[in-house]
Amino acid sequence: MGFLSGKKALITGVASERSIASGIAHAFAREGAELAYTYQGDKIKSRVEDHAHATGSDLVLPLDVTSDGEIDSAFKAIQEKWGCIDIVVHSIGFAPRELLAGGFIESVTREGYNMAHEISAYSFAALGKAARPLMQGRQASMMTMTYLGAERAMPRYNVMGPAKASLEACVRYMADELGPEGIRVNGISAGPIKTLAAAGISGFRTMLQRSERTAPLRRNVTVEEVGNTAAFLSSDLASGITGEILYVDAGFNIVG
Ligand code: 0WD
Repeated sequence: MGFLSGKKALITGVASERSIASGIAHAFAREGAELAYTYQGDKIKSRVEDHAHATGSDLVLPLDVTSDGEIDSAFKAIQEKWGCIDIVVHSIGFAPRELLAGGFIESVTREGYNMAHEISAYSFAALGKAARPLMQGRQASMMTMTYLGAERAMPRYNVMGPAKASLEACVRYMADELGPEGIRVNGISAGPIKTLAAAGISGFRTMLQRSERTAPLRRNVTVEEVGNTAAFLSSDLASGITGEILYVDAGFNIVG
């Protein structure tokens, strides 16, 4: 029996097998969680369905977090099917590609800034609002994915830096508000991993090389390692941890 047996988990942000959310889903399935997935846009629907079937799930829901209607419908479907939820994984981030090249000030626009913050940070609070009623009376947990660029000016991470800083502040405010209801809220700050989202950041290869060269473990991390940490953090093994940002970055943040 795995340490997530009996837990019902919603996983957002599977865009491909390389997605961090895919690594999380595999670890959750291995540890016995029952899974539901969301996908953004019909283009990736069948890919997410295949992934769901491979992990024993048949609950796959459309969810573009810019739509209040889709957030409502997704959680309504979960309520109908499960009646409750124990874990929500938010693994969603976006900024227009042209804002992830050149300098921050040079590339930023009002529209791009707002979009990055809405999709990458506000959406976590929105999922918290929708999940809260379904998490009552359970040892529930919410989790999001962040990056060191929230705290430090990293080359070309640009507008995603302020968006991740906002996301990390959401973790703390949500943890404080939902803690009395037994709901824990945490973030994982992952080192660079080559995924679809990462491919949008110009100079990403340099980030990978820099972390491989200087991180204490002298390598980059994998989605499996992030998945294992996410499984621990959302399980009852981590019952005393909330409002935290946990680094899974081969130690880069202490030296880089
Ligand atoms: O190095 C990395 N890859 C790191 C990623 C290091 C540290 C943190 N992260 C974060 C990202 O910022 C993001 O928050 O991890 C999270 C997941 O990112 P990922 O696994 O690297 O990227 P990807 O596989 O592309 O998944 C992100 C997904 C989107 O994928 P695409 O490539 O189709 O944009 O976020 C989803 C979408 O599936 N997404 C949305 N979902 C719902 N509504 C939306 C939206 N509006 N926009 C993007």
